[in-house]
Amino acid sequence: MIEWGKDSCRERAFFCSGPDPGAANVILGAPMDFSASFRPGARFGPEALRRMSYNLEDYSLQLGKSLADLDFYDGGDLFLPPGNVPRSLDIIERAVEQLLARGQRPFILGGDHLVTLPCLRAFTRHYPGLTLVHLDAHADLREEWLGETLSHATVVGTAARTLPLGEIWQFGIRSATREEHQFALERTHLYPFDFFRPLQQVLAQLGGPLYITLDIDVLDPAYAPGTGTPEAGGIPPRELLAGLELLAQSEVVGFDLVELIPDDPGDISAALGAKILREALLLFGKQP
Ligand SMILES: [Mn+2]
Repeated sequence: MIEWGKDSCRERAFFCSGPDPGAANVILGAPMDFSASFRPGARFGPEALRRMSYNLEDYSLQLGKSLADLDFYDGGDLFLPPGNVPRSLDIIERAVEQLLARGQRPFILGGDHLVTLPCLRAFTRHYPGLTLVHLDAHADLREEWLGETLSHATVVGTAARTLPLGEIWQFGIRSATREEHQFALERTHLYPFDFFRPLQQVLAQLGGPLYITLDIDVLDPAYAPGTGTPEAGGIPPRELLAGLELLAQSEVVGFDLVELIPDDPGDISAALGAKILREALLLFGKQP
């Protein structure tokens, strides 16, 4: 007789996910890509991360830790009304709020980058003055994009202008308008082009608690071509993973991975994304 469970059948969940919705760490898919300015399809990101997770070991050779020892639950994807940005953002915010109120640590999967805004709305209520670490090819500091203030191109700017955020640290950025650059000089700590080396130099200044938002396009399109607005000249995966390992020395309370569009041949980007998510869970996962 088949014993149903994660050993006998593959549920539609990130692999090794435990069965308990009350777990200390919860993966939550926010499959919204209504604000994409170029290529859509990030709504299929979370599903692809789960599919490609079965290709991985639960053990991380780099970290010497196993997902089998982590208390986490994959809550699946939120139902979001297609095309309705405000309602979708509201649903995401309420879901994240609920997890935080229960003392659970959310790991949110986009979706386009706008999904980070409702996450930060909930997080800054629980952690006023929260430090934001923003890994991205793009500064995302615009005031509006084609007249829209709610866009993946405005997300960090809108968060900075409207939420009680603390310091904002931006790494790997290699695309911005003159206005965004000026805003960054006034409001954020902008470390363009690289991640690991500048992070090493400023790590001691990064006060927790800390929220990490990771746009997969911070990586070079050679490694992660499956994304909405690919930008040449990015960092390699090893640099990203080494930097995340450094960040684990601070108190990381939230993490999101956004802008993955699993439409590239061989699932190159989703395979890398799933590995990044495994390492993020192991590095930033809360102990019960
Ligand atoms: Mn980006």
